[in-house]
Amino acid sequence: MTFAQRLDRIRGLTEARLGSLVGAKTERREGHDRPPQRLLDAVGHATLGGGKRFRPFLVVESAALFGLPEREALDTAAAIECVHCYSLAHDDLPAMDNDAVRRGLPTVWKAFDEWTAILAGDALLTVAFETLSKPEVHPRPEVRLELISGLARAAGMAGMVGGQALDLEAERLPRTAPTTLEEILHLQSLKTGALIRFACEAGAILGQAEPEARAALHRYGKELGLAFQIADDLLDAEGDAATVGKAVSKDAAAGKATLVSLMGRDAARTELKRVEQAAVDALRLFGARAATLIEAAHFVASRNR
Ligand code: GRG
Repeated sequence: MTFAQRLDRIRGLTEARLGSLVGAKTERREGHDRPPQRLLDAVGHATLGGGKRFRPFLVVESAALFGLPEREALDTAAAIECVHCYSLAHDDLPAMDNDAVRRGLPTVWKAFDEWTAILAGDALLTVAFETLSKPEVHPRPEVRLELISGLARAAGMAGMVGGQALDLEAERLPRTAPTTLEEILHLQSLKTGALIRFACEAGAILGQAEPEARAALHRYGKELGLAFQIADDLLDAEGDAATVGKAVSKDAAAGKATLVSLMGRDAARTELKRVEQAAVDALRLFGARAATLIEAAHFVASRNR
């Protein structure tokens, strides 16, 4: 199977698992157990029918390093994707990034309204933790607990929410805006990096890996998250909205300091190459077993959407 086929296979498996988790198959939910239809529709819009499912891919492939079959990693993969989809639905709101298009479709608040988009995000965040608490995720409660606390840290104030807060403060309270490379790297390692890092570590948690292997996946996830962000900044600077599936040139229009605005495009591309190689190097411990994750680093560095 080629890398693209593998990515597509896990995308399809994730999509199916998300469908059952977020209650899109409403025929199974009757009477008082059935959530309000409008909320279900908005959650479905936020979650299904789009997205690369890259974080689920990282969970499944990092778990595979420890011999876990993909079906045993899919609930964890889908839970992390629920958190990602919630973050996008909230980030697109008028009070945050105010976007109308996501994944080539109207954003949740555009397709429904603001309060429904807020509640759909809240619902997805809750579904993620409900999912990780279930015995199907892993038979050992301590493994489930580690996944729950790890995801909470990655998504929370010292992770994604914290990064989003720093980003919005920078935009709305310009005196606090990050200006140095170090400050921007810190913001992005929280906002985008924390969840990508955790997706890589989740495979090691599920696989009950030794500390050395876990640390290697942490390093890989860190470099991969940074590569993802540099590629995203380059796409914003150079990409075309139809291919990227969302508005572009937003950073420059907002006068936002990014790695690209600070370093320039050429230096950012050189840095992307360096970080891509650092991600690959972090996997040395796993030898040939890490071939797919190595390809994932190349995929991130060369993505066009
Ligand atoms: C609202 C708490 C809160 C957080 C929002 C992740 C995030 C934080 C906002 C998204 C803003 C953004 C465009 C960040 C750049 C990197 C990024 C996360 C892009 C979107 O992820 P992809 O490319 O999207 O994996 P798909 O659609 O493929 O799932």
